[in-house]
Amino acid sequence: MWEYLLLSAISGFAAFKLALILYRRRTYPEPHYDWNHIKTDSLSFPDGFYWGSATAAHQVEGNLTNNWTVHEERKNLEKSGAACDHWNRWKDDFQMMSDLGLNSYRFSIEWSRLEPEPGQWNKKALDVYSEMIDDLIQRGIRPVVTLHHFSHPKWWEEKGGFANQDNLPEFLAYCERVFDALSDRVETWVTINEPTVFSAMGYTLGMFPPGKRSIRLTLRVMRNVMRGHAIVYRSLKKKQPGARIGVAKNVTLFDPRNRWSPIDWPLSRLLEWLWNGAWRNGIQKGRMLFANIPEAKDSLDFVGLNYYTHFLTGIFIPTRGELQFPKRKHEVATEFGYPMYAEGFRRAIEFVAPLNVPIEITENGVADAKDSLRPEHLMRHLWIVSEAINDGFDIRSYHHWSLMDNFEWAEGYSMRFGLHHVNFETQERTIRPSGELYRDIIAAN
Ligand code: GCO
Repeated sequence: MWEYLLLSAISGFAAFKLALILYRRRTYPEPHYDWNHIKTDSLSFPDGFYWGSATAAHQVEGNLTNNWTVHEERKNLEKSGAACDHWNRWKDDFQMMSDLGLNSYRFSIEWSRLEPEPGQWNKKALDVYSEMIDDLIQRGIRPVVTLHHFSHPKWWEEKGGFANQDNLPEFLAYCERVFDALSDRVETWVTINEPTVFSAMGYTLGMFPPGKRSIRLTLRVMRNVMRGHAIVYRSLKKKQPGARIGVAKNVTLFDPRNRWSPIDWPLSRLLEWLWNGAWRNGIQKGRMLFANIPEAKDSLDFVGLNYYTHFLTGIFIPTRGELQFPKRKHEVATEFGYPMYAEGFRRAIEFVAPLNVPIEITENGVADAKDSLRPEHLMRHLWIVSEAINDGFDIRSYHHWSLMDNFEWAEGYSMRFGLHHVNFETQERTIRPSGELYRDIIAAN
């Protein structure tokens, strides 16, 4: 008798799930616009909107020693080396931002500079960041400070980094120290950049440090990164209730490569849930990937959104080496390989909106050495933001990735994301036409 009950319960549940999938498939389609008929230059932005650019310490500062430099050696990747020598040239780089008319700048603090050995703090380095902040404020540029953007000290990596929950107090101590020094002038903070990218690239695909390939470890790291964010959030808010603290979440959309395939569809849903849904669940419910993380519930004052593309999911997803990016026939492939899909930006905004906090666009941009696609890319994405604001979404800022070409992680210097071209031999910066376009848009809005 009970076998029948069990069997009908299971098939009932399966039928329910299937109906849900079919329903969602109707209500969550993959829109594509006819861009020839959209006037992307009719933009409108509210007063007080923040126009910005974004960088990260390891990608621009130069001459670091951290988990990334170890990985560059070990995997024989292109070395970050002097990067943009931004540590010495930051004043000139800030002037470039003033010339663009920016009023917001997202950048990250390099933990390995501040605490090169456990418990040994480099006060001078912290002073430099402090000077940077004074300089930004003088220019009328709001500093948005990221505490962890993929890089951390070697010694912390050797202890397991985010893979070991026992290491989180050290991360917290570092964050508190930075906060104590800068929060009298910095209001807006990003705890961790792209938690899922960090976890998947480092622990599933092995392309980021520590170069591991284990699903179990990945899930553990995802949970610990959420815990790390949450304890930092709680502690900093206690110190200063008025601080605005968030995460920069990369929302990549996973669409079925073949919409009618019984495999591609559920697979894309599964990946989307792992990549995006599980994280949002953690913030909304304090529960993530079968673990209770109650301190994570409602631990955001704003959500940072990094948007680049959608990933067309099929059964053959390479999990080793270079990622291959399929695209729809009419889509343009960017230099990175993935398609330009500005329509997805709207979907990403809709995805984070239920968190019910203001949205800051913390990254959006494209690798394009010749600057042949970037102007169009910029116009389409800004149009999406402008439309979304007009439709009532509470979007406060747009930070273009990036101010200048820089070290693009596993891709090294081959991918150029800059509004400014950088000659890495002479360190000369030159504005690209898209930089001028961005400057003009900012002036007009
Ligand atoms: C990331 C980072 C940036 C990248 C940018 C371009 O997404 O990996 O936040 O550091 O450089 O997104 O790929």
